[in-house]
Amino acid sequence: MNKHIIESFNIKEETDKIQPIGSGHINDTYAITLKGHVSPSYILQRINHNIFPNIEKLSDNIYRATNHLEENGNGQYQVMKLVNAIDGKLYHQSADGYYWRLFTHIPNSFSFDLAPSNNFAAEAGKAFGWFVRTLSDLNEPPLYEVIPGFHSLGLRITQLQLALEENIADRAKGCKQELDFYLSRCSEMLEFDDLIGTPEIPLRVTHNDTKINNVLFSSSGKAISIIDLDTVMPGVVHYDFGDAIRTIAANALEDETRLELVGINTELYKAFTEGFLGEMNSLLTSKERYYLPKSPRMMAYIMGIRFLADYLRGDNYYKVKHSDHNIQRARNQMVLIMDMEKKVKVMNF
Ligand code: ADP
Ligand code: GN1
Ligand code: MG
Repeated sequence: MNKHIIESFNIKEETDKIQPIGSGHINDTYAITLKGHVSPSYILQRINHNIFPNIEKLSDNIYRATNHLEENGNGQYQVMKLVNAIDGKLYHQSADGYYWRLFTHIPNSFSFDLAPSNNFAAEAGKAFGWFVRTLSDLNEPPLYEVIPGFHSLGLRITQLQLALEENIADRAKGCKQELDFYLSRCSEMLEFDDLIGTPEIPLRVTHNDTKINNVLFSSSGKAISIIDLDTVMPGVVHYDFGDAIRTIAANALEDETRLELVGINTELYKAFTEGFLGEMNSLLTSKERYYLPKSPRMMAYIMGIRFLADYLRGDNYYKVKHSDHNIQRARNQMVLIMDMEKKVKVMNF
């Protein structure tokens, strides 16, 4: 990565430092500090265009969503902006074919991979609730479906079955228990898939990647911004609530291998729920509300089968640090699901 990439964007000052930042599994992210400044002014990202093939439409989604949040969000949270490239586009394609984009940096912000306290969970709940509520009246046309069927359980199960049949990395024999676990739960999980898009479980605009590290906090623990908008597109509120619980109410990281540490913290769960419902409650149908407490299990299940399918395919989707990383993530989500199965009553509301 060199400074020429940054010179392709509409910024006047000279770059001083380019530092890798974040723990995402898809894109490469850098904090950019300008000469004469002590803290970063921009965030540069190399977009994984194998996963996001239509960069034009992806960028248009982010542009529309951020404008709407800025104009209609009552200033409750800061909204990062895409910086135009010199040619006016919202991204720059470098000579080697990669796509890059530049965001304004939210100053004095911090991100976490686990919630440090109930207060952080409540703040994250409120911020993601604000996000879905504010985008609920985004103008037509609907946002572009960046990754078709992204959270479709039916599709994810089919992909797992295909990966198992093809067994291209010859790993199927090593994950029999994991396959049994996930495949034995598929019909129960699929019950909800059929309701998606009906009047009682309507499509809204959702974030679709509501991990805690996609919320920025101030030094005093206030949520100040929602970031990582690649997957903002039509979805149901359960995607955002459920996916958030996986990391925001979790006792351990998504790839923790000491499985005795993995589980749901019901206090963090309650705190997140209170924050989220405080923003969203008046908008929810009774059926949406009924299915919300079930959604964390469904989202952990979806993530688990995606990790397992990627393991079977030989790790061609998520970044991995070693060859067992994906199967470890899949096992971790299994333990999380089992813990939530035990805590169904406490999680209901
Ligand atoms: P990834 O898709 O790899 O998760 P993110 O967009 O979430 O990438 O960015 C990775 C990390 O970079 C975030 O967790 C956060 O720490 C930091 N970051 C991203 N965007 C901003 C921003 N606009 N302002 C401040 N920090 C940011
Ligand atoms: C990916 O790269 P990151 O961490 O923002 C993935 C999410 C998964 C997540 C699992 C486009 O997000 O769906 O939940 O990893 N994003 C995409 O940690 O597949
Ligand atoms: Mg992220």
